[in-house]
Amino acid sequence: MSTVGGAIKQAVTSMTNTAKIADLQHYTVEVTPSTGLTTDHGVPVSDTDTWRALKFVLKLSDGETGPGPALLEDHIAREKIHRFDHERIPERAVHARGAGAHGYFRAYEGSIASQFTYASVLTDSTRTTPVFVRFSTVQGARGSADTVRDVRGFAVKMYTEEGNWDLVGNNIPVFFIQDAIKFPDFVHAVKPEPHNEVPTGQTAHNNFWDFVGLQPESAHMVCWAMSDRAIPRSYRMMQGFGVNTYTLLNSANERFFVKFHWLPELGVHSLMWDEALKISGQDPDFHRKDLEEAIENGAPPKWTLAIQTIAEKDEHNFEFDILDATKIWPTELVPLHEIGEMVLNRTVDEYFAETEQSAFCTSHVVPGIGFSDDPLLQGRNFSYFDTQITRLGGVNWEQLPINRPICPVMNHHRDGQHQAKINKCPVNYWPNRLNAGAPVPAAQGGYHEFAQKVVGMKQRLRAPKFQEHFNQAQLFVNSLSASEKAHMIAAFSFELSHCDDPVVYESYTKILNNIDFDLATAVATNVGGVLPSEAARPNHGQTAFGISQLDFSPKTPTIKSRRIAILVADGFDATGVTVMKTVLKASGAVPFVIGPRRGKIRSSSGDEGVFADHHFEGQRSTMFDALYIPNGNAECGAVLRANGRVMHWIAEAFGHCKVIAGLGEGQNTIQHALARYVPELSFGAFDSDAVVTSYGVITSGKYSLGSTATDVISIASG
Ligand code: HDD
Repeated sequence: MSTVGGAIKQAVTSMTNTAKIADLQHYTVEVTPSTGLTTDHGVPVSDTDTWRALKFVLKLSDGETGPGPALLEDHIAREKIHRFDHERIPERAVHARGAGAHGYFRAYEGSIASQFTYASVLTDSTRTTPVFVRFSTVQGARGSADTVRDVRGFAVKMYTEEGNWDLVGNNIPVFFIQDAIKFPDFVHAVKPEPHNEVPTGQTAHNNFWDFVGLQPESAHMVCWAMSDRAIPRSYRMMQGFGVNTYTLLNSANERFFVKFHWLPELGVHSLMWDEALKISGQDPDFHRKDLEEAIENGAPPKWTLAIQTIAEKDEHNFEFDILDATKIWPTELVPLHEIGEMVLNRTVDEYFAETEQSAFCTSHVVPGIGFSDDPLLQGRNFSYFDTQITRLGGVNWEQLPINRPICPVMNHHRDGQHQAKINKCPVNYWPNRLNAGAPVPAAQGGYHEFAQKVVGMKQRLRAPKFQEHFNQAQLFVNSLSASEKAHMIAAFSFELSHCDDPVVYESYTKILNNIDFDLATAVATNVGGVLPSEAARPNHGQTAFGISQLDFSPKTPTIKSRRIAILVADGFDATGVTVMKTVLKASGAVPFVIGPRRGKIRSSSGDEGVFADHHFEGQRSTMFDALYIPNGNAECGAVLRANGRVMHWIAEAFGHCKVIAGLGEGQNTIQHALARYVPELSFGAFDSDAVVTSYGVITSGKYSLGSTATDVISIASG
């Protein structure tokens, strides 16, 4: 992916010097051509290419010589190999594949947040809180593809003045299980099967569907995971959810239950399944590169932080349990309040040191934010801390540069592997005669736990409302648009077709009939499941706002950061391309010229033409959001129409509901490619305000698209 210009990058970089970036500079080594090579202990190295060997001449034949035996004494060679041997660390048990970026969070001035919490990070609009965010897939290994069908992780670390706050969420608001004790079973079932380590980056296998079929509490989440949400167009176009129920504490010592939401400025958009499959092979790093490209091209992604809150006294006023992570709080019942904004505006300098070594813990909260008795959250609070010890090699992982807070850290925890701090103090315990490292009273900012009244029996028991699993799964299906439902049927059918054990796919089609009769019938028909004769339970007919991703179009339609392919051949119209590129760049889009070869392509007027960024075989339509074919002379049109890859490009873009625009010969080429699909293709006017697509006219930032589109793009031209 490309960078528009060094100038933009510099400007962006100068805006990104948060307190955390300044802190990271202490650990950043600028490697320049004049930096000489040294060993780990700092001794200059004169030869890094040849292992020291016994120097003697071997007479092979006719005076040929060869090297002597290598010597173990070569400490420089040994050090180099030894360091290499230990480069890998265990990947994350889940969410192994990810991409990270730096940025900041700012609370909105005068937001409602201070009614619910005294957490300054959420209420003080004069603060800029540095953040590091890591997005991820869940199932696949570290080297798996980005665009697989999967839940996406959305982990946010806020380096606040009161310590780090980690909001470790997903792009889906609910979870597969209610109780953390089921997490190992769930992960074993979803991960590659134990006997053959298959499949990678997929849930399309017997064990996953076997487990969720026997664990009906997962039904709601499975619906989300089989929806378009699980194939996002970009990390930048996903919602984020804290998922679990946390609590907020205000300065009057009143406690509120809270759910956190991140709302993307660009709206929520997905790939189509066919695109996702193809991109997995064509560019497995698609999302990682997309994040980097947007930030470096001056289109930093933004999210609004919104909260839903419920007062303590209202905890039991809902038909679902508000501590059950398999349930949403419909916004019709609990409104969303927007309280701040997060911007990601800086890529990492080194992937391993920052993204890979970043470690998030749900138990990292700051004063004013706390936990609830959500049984999933309670287990998570143990697990994240624990897992880092294996992954990052000891208890001092919070001292790693990416993890350390920007505020002072002082306590009497000592030693352990990789201790990097030197505590200059003769006492390491409390109380001590020096009053060193004294606890901070709550009134002076010490973390304050809410005094929660609890009466009950200690038991292994699921609360009564935790027993109901299908109401919200039904709510989810009812709330989707027709095209989203069609995609969901296709997703279930794809996945269950990959299960070859009839017990598995028959059981799951029975589960589906508890959710929706039509869904169950369609999927059972496709996969040879159990065809229902009637719905297993009546449909309550309810819908909710915010489930269909079509509810999250961008507030201001924008083409910013969208990738536009311009297909040309020798003899193209240079003015048409220059104007379109200028218009697109001015709107923040990223145009790419694609031609028969990378390099100079001659224009019809014989001027110096244009430089093609890629050749037709080098990229595919799937990697772009829209397509433009400019005018050109007859030779140009003939070359494009005779090229099978170009014809496929247009037809494929059309099939994926992409915006397609053309002028003159370009329209002829589009018509030629689409003749068998749309015999009567008509083009509207094309002027400075409007770009004509195969589906309609896009004017001044408005768009219209085909009925199956899930991914929309607006072209604001002129
Ligand atoms: Fe988890 C990683 C999100 C339930 C145990 N989880 C991890 C990451 C995300 C989530 C985004 C990646 C963090 C990163 O980028 O480093 N997990 C969730 C959500 C859950 C959830 C939204 C449900 C609300 N997780 C969950 C449970 C457990 C875990 C119930 C265990 C009881 N999760 C882990 C873990 C990981 C992890 C094994 C692997 C790497 C890590 O923690 O740091 O401990």
